[in-house]
Amino acid sequence: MAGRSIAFAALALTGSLAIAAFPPVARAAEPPDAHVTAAANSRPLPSVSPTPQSISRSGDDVTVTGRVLLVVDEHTDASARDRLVRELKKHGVARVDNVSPGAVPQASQGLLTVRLGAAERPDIAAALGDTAVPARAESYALKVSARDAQGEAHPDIALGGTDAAGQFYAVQTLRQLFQRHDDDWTVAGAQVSDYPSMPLRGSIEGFYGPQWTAAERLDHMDFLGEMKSNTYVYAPKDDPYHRDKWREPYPAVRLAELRQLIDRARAGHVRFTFAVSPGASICYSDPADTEALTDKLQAMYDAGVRSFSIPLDDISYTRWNCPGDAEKFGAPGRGAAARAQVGLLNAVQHDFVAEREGVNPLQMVPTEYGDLTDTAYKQTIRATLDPAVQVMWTGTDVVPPQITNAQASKAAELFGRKVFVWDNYPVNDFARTAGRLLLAPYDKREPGLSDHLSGIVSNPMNQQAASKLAVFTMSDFSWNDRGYDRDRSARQAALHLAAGDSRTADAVQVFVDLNHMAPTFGSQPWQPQAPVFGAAVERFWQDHGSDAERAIAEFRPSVRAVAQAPGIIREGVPDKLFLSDASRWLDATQLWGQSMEHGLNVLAALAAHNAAEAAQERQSMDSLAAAASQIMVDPAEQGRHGPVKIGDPFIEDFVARVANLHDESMGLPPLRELARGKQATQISDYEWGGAFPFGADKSVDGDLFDFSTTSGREAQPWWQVDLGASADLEKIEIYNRTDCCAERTKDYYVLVSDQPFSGTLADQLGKPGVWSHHETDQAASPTTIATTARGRYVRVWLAGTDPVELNMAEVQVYGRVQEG
Ligand code: LTM
Repeated sequence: MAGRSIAFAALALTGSLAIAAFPPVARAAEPPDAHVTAAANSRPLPSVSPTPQSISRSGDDVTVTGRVLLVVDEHTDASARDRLVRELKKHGVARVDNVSPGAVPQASQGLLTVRLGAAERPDIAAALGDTAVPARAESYALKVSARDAQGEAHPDIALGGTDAAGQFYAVQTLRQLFQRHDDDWTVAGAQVSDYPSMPLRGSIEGFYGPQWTAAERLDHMDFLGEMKSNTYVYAPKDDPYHRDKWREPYPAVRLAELRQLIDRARAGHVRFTFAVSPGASICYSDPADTEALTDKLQAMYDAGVRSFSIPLDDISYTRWNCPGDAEKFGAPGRGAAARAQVGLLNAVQHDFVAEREGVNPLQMVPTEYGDLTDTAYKQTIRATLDPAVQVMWTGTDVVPPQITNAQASKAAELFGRKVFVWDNYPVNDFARTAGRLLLAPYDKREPGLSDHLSGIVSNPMNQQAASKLAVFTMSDFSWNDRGYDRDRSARQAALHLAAGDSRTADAVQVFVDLNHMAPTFGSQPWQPQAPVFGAAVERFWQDHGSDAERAIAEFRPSVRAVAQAPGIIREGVPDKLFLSDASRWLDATQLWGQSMEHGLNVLAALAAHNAAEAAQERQSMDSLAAAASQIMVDPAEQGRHGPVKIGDPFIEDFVARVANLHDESMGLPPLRELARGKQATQISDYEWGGAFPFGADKSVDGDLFDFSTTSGREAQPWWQVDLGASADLEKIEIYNRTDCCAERTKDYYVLVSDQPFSGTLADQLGKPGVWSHHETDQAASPTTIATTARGRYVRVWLAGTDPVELNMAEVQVYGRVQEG
């Protein structure tokens, strides 16, 4: 039967039907083909990502011959063809002969024939046979046949797309079907019918902080193409020409860079979407500003851009930028803001987008992008914004803990159209992500979202290459949300990074687990930290009490895997950009892993009553842990200061617990953090909207993301904690606030006393019974101050003689108190 277009309507109707019709690859074993052996047919097919809608065995694998006939015509997509040739050459083909469909030589028998082009091209349709071609945009069908209709050996691969992107995606699937057998390459005998569940898939470079470099962006375009993702939105908050200087044209050098990027995106069937964000200064009522905006878009149109976005996020709608707006739209407010924005957006859609050949519908980000409340703003958008304009939405709470079908359908109702999700994952520009890489696979997005959304794009990290692990899995979900399997996708992402090497992929997965936590804006993360390693640590401590030796032996391989993962990754991952992005986290992982190995040695020595060995191992554990905790984020790579975080709190807690057991063995009371929850006071409180939300207690509540602040009206302000009883102190750690980078505690004294403080700072310095230490700066957070003081009151006192605020995220005081 000839290949034909089949409406996939029935298959797309319901999730259960689609899943029943398209079993997962690993379990899929189609009935044996009449001409092939049972053994060949029962071999599982390689995993393909994104997960195809339908993949099954067509028959025997096909051996790649040294010479291949490539059947192409004028409708064959050039990028797809170039990529195909590259893949063939990478997999054992020395010579590729291009022939047109009508000119395939009779003598081609025995040579592998590969057909690439439109699915309805007669030779492709015939070769596809009964492999369905989904009647949807960007879809394709692929069939690998070892034999012809007469059962004669004639290896043939047909790749047919419903459009150019479909052809390109067929090649992306084919490249994952190559397998090595001894010295030969084969292509797995598969047939695939595939299409994207969501029309828009990819990334939005929409974060604050250091932008990606030109090289990183080019790398990302190639990556999105490989992931069958068709969208990259260029919207970096820190590009001045995107936001603050939106009226100004890009300087020639930047424009040249963008042109290169636009071309690279096109080659990968990625729509480079140019975003310009005028909301912070635009005068909606001024025609000159509308003209400035369209001029900016026109320059990018001339450079080859065919997709545009106007983000209006993170701006105020309680004030206008010019008096003319108040006259035209009335007093500032939600409804008035929406009326002004709709006027601008509709004008751009009608007068710019619709007037130009081949331009995709305008995209916008509403000012209310992260909630599901009906307001005058949303009412105006849904009633008056041109239905062609695509509206983005982040999910609830901006960094959503989950996105359900019910939420997505509500968002569609509120905005009067299916929304396009700007998913703030794995972005790491907000306070709770300080020090983190976010590497966990995509999760907690409900299957079936493709019924309610026009698409999903990831807002990635400041680190492009490290973002690819998460974006890989997000692309998998947006291609086939109902077929998405988190664990399978995570493995595939690791293998992709490891260029197929499974030992390296194992090490990548260890590293991912230690960087698994995904924070929200609130205190509850939406993805847990170290689900695998954390559970192993907990199991270890449970077992350690009853049988230390066995517990150590069982836990040691997990710890060794942590210590060794960085070396294996550095050796096995070919992506240099990833190695550079992850470098500090890899260093920290190695040091923490080694510290834990010595920690296990401490415990083993204690179990064997070998005090000398325990002391030596303890020293190694402590010095490696100290080195690990001093590895800081590079502010040029990620906007926030602070130590890099790895497997927290499991690793530090393990080291601290081993240290306490060792101290105990020497008769020392355990080292404890003594300030948490104790009575804290400060010279004055900062007022905020009639309240005092930055009280002294915020620095002893264990939350690094709130902080205490004094009023700012005094010179030499102070903060103090009463530990409740005198203790032998060993160290005091002072954490900066993380919501902004400039506010750090500088030029201050830390004082410890057994008696309450009285008088001025000068009165305390040198006073008997008062221990003091002077810090001039605080580049690191925390600043760790070693002390041997004994005392009950700890005070931080600014030395500056001008009125100034004192604000700190947390003060931790460590000391030893005899228990019981
Ligand atoms: O999410 C949106 C629409 N805007 C900003 C992003 O630019 C930023 O990267 C994320 C995460 O901090 N939050 C936002 O609100």
